[in-house]
Amino acid sequence: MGEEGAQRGAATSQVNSTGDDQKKLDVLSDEIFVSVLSEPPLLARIGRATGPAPTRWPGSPRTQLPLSSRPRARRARRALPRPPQALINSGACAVLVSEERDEAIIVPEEKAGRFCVAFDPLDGSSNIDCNVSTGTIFAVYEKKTPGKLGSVADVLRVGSDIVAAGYCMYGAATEMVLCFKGATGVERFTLDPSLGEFCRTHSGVTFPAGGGKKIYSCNEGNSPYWDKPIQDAVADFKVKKYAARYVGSMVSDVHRTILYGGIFLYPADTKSPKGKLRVLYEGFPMALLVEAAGGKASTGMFNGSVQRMLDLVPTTIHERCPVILGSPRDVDLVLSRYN
Ligand code: AFP
Repeated sequence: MGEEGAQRGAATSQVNSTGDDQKKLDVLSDEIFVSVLSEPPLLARIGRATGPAPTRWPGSPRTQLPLSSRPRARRARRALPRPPQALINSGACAVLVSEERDEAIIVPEEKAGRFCVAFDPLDGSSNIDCNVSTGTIFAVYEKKTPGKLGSVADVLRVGSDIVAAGYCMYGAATEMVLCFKGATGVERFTLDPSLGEFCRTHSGVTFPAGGGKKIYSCNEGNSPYWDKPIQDAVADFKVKKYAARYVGSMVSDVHRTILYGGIFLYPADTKSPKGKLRVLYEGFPMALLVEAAGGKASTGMFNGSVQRMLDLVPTTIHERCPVILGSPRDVDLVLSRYN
C-alpha cells in the first residue's frame, strides 16, 4: 500500500454505526461498494439466476463480475457519485444496509429495484495497518414489501430468506466466494488484475470430507468470559490435538475454515452477551455460504436457546449475534456440550 495506503489505513477518529473504530479505508470501501451497486450488471445476473431453486452460478467459467477490481476502484474514487444519486440511477436496489452507515438507504420509489443488500464493505479493518488480509461480506435479499418502495422490513427477516451471499478476500490474491440459496457448494473466483475481471476457479466447493484439518479458530483471550459449554468444547479440541489459527478477519478465518476444515467461533460472553459479529452482514451471509458448503452455522446458546444461525430474525439492522460455524464434525462437538 505504501505511504498512501498507510494513510488510508489511518483511523478517521470516528466510530461506525456499531461502535467500532472507523478507518479511512472503511469509509472509502463503503463509498465504492455503494457506487458499484449503482451499476446493475451484478444484480441483474443474480436476478436472472434467482428462479425458484437457484443452485448454480450462471455463465461461462470465465464469468465477468463488476466488483472492485483496482482500476474500477480508482475510477470510482475519482468520480464517485454521491450514494443516493448512484442508487437513484441503479434501478436494481430497493434497500442498502452498510456497516458504515447508521441508517439503511431506502431507494426512492421511482428508481427502486428488486433487491436489498446488506454489506460490511471492509471487514477486519483493524488489520489494515499491519497488512493482514481483510474482506468484504454481503447478503442479498429480494424485496418483499408491497409497492415499489422498500423498507428496513425487507432486511429484518429470517436469515433463510437470503437469496445470495458472498465475500471478497483481499489477501495474497483477491478472491470472491459466492453462493445462492439452495446451492450445493460455493463458487470461487479470483481477480485477474491484467483483465480486471474475476475468473471462476472452483465450482461447487464443499468442506473437506470428514471435517478436514483439525483447526479451531477463536479469540481465546475472551475464554474467561465464555459459557462453560464453549470453554469445555475448546478444551476438547486441545485434548484432540487441534491446531489454533486466528487471523481476526472473519473473511480470512471463514475462508480457511471452508477450504481446510475445522471450526470458527465468536461466541457470546459475559462482556458481550450478544457476541461481537453483526447478524445482517457477517453472521447471515457466512452462515448461508457455510451451509451451502455442507457445514453448519449456529449461535450456540443465545437468548435462552441454541439456534441455527439462519433461523434468527433480527429486529435492528446493526444487531449482533454469536457465531459458531464450520464442519459438522466440529460444530456438533460444540453443540453436544449444551446437551
Ligand atoms: P474489525 O473490522 O473492527 O477489524 O473487526 C473484525 C471483526 O468484525 C471480524 O472480522 C473478526 O472475526 C472479529 O471482528 C475479530 O474480533 P476480535 O478482535 O475481538 O477478535
